[in-house]
Amino acid sequence: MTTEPQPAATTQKLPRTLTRDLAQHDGQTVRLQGFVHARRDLGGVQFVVLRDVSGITQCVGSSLSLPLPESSVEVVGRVKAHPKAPGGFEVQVTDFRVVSAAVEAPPLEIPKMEWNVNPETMLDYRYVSLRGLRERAALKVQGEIVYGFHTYLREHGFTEISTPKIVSAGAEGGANLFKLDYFGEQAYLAQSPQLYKQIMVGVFERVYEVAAVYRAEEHATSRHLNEYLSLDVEMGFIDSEDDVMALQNGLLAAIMERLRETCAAEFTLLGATIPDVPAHIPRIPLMEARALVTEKYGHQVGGKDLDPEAERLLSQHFTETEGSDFVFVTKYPRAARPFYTHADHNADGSLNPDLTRGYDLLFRGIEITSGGQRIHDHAMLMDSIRAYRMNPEAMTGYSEVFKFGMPPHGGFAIGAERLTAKLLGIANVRYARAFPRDRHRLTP
Ligand code: AMO
Repeated sequence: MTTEPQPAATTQKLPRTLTRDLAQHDGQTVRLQGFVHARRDLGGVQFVVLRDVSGITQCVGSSLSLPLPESSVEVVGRVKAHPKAPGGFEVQVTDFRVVSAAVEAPPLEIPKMEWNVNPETMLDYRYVSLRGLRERAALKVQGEIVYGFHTYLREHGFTEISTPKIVSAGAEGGANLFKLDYFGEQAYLAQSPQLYKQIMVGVFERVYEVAAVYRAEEHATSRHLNEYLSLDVEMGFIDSEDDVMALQNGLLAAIMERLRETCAAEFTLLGATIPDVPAHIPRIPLMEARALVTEKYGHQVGGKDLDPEAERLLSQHFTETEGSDFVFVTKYPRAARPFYTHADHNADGSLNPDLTRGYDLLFRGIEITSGGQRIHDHAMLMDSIRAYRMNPEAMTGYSEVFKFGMPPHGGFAIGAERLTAKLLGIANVRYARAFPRDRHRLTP
C-alpha cells in the first residue's frame, strides 16, 4: 500500500511578525525572522539587533550562542516596551534558532551608518553592503517611485509596453552606443525606447515603459551610468508639449505623495525632505534661462544647452524666487535636440526651423528628464532624418509607420537614478542603483 505524503505535524506555529509591528503586540509572544544586524555578549546576557525588511529591533536573552553577524535567524520572545531600544520595544527571547549561519564576518560593518572606506570598496562588496540601512533605503525609495509611476499612468489611461533592447540603430544620436555582434551583424544596445514608444502610440495612444537602457559613457561623472533605469512615457492626440509637461507635473505630484505615505522612515534616516510639487511647475525658455544665469550669476554658459553649473544656478534661482525645486526649460534650439523633435511655431503659425518643442526638467540642480512633442508627419520626418545626415534606409523600421496616420504626440523620460539621488541627497548616481555599471565596473 502506498502512503500519501503527510503534511508535517502542524505545531501551532506563531505567524511571523515584522519588527515594525511590535507595538501592536506589546506583552505578547511573537515570532520574528531576520538577520543578525549587530550582537553583543555581556556574559550573562546577550543582545541581538535583528534586521528584517521593515526595520531593526533589539532582542535580549541569556545563554544564547550568537552566530556571526548577518546570519539568518528566527527569534521567539515576548514584546516589552523599552524606551531606549530602536522602535521603543524589545523582544525578550525564549527561543533562538539559527536558520542559516554566516560562515564569515562581512567585509564591512553593516550597522555602521558611515563606512570609512574607499567608495570603490563599497561597490566591490555591493552584494552585502546593500544590506546597510542607508543603502537599502535608497533602493526602497526608488521602488516606490517606480510603483507610483505605474499607478498614476494606469489611472490616466496608459498601457505598459516592453520594447527591444537589442536594436539595429541608435535613437538619440551621439557616440555613446554600445556595439554588439548579432550573429555577424552589427547591432547596438538600446539608448532609449524612443522610436518604439512612438510607434506604440499608434497602437495604444498612451504608453509607458520601465526598463534599463544603455549608454557607453566614456567619462566617469556623478550623473552618468552606462546602464540606467529609464521611466518612459509617450502620449498621442496632444496639442503641444504643454500637454506633456502638464501630465508630468501631475505624475511627479502623485509620486511625491506616494513617497510621503510609504517612505517617511527612509527620508528621515537619510536626512532628506520630500519636495512639494507646485500645481504649475515654473517654465522658462532655454535662451532666457541662459541669459538669466549670465546676468544674475555671471556664469558664461558653454555649448548649446545648459552646462552642469548653469543647471545648478538656474535651479537655485527658481528655488529662491518661486520656492520650486523643479523647473521646466522649454523651447530648445534645433541644434540641441534629436531628429525626431517637432519644430516650434512662429506667432503666425508657420514652423520655426531654429526652435523646437523639446524641453528638459531640472530638479535640485540637475536635468532629470528630456521630453517634448515629436514629428508625426512622414514628409517632415524624412526631411529631418536627411537634415541630421542620418541614413534614411536604416530608419525604415521606424519611419514607415508615419505613412499610416500617426496623431500628434509627445512624451518624456525620467532617469530613475538621478531622481532618486537628488531626492535623497546622494552625491553620485552609482549609489542609486543596486549594481551600477560605470566605466570601470562590470561586477558584482
Ligand atoms: P535623454 O537622452 O535626455 O532623453 O535621457 C533622458 C533622461 O535619462 C537620464 N539619463 C541618464 N541617467 C544616468 N546615466 C546616463 N548616462 C544618462 N543619460 C540620460 C537623464 C535624462 O534626463 N528619448 C529621450 C527622452 C524623451 O524625449 O522621451 C531621451 O532618452 O535623467
